[in-house]
Amino acid sequence: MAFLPGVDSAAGTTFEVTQVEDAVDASIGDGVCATGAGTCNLRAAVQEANAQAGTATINVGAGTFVLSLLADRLEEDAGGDLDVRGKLRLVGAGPADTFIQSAVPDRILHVHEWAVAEVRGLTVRSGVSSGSYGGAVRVDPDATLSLSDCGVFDSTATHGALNILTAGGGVFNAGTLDIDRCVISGKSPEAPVPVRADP
Ligand SMILES: [Ca+2]
Ligand SMILES: [Ca+2]
Repeated sequence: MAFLPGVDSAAGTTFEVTQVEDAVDASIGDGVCATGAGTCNLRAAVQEANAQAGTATINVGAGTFVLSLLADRLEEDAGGDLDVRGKLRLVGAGPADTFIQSAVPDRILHVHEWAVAEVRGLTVRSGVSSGSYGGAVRVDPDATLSLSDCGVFDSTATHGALNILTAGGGVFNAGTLDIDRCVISGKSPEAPVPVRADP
């Protein structure tokens, strides 16, 4: 039986997101999800989770969480997509209740090399990726993502000479990806191929 890395089942740090607004953590690495206003917002929770040694759980309730901060570089954690760099479990209230969407030109979720993420119970939508595969979700080489009870909608991607038809409008996977009980579609009709996977 092949070994697949996963998030730890033992209880780790848990962050409860209480705000739908997009805001950064005021002190990354102190173990506390807190913006300058003292609230725990989704981006702040992801930033703090990335600084944890073990698996961090982020619980987001029902609501529409709009990624609205634009960093100077889109790969930065402080803006654009949510960059997962550690071991993360992200849990929503259900795909019809919890929505994460973007108001800036970037995707929603990027699981970076060696990161392990479990995402369930939410819908991501309105992602845009220019020059990189994966309009809403991207899984890098040597990264692992488990998606369950989810929706992926209304997102597009372009990459170089390849047009949006094949760039993975919804999800791009170059690592390990498990999908269970999810509905995934690209933005129609612009991105009719919602999932791209490269070996
Ligand atoms: Ca903090
Ligand atoms: Ca980002």
